[in-house]
Amino acid sequence: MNRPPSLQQLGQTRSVVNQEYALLTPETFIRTTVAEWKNTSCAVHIAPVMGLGTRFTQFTAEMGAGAEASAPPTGIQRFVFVLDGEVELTVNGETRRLGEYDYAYLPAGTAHTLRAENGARVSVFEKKFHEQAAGLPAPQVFFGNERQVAGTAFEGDPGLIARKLLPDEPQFDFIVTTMSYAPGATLPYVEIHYMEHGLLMLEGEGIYRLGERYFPVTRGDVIWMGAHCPQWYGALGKTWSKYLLYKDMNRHPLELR
Ligand code: UGY
Ligand code: MN
Repeated sequence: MNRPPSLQQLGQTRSVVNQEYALLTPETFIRTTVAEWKNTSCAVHIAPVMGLGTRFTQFTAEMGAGAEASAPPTGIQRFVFVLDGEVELTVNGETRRLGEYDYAYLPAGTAHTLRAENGARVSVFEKKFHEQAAGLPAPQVFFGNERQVAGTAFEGDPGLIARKLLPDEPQFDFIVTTMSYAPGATLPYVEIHYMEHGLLMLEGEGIYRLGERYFPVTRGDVIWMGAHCPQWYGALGKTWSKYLLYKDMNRHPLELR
């Protein structure tokens, strides 16, 4: 039987890109190769080439069996978060296995390798490190598992749990958190701030307000929010929803590059 074409086949998508924000949905992801990532398909979601003032990159690395990655080019710090599969990270002469929701922060200039014996999917954030504030030590390698990070009730709401995946220390010029919402929970107000965000929906579904519009979002969607983009989220569905969130932090607004 002839099926009617899908909306996607008819040129429709939930993806939107404009000056203030981007919503990027999985059917629009285009994979490419990146020199440091052998046997890996990289879907680069957010990068300075967008020409919108973005100062970081966010991509999903789909590592094939036996894939191996080396450190990014000079001066770039990396944060990796394992979505599925297992990765062996070798750094400072030590090898660690990173499984689902394990993550690692690798400061700029840290030689390391990431190996996926049986394949893995990894969410990666990278940012140049040229914003070391006077008198602060350089950030160090850091590991953790999202599920073991103690959460705090955001603005006192037990239905909205924030987990800081990196130490809350000013030598870091970005942070990565997860925000978990009970069904029906919302951000308590529309946020507007000078820091930009990269976001990956990890679990569940909801409505994201970006600028003046409201978008249904679900697991696998990626969002970029530029500086001062009005933002708000309300959780839908019957299960908790959770997103992984990058934010530049701790630096003077006139010093940002
Ligand atoms: O802290 C934050 O900036 C965070 N609440 N933003 C967000 O979830 N869009
Ligand atoms: Mn925010």
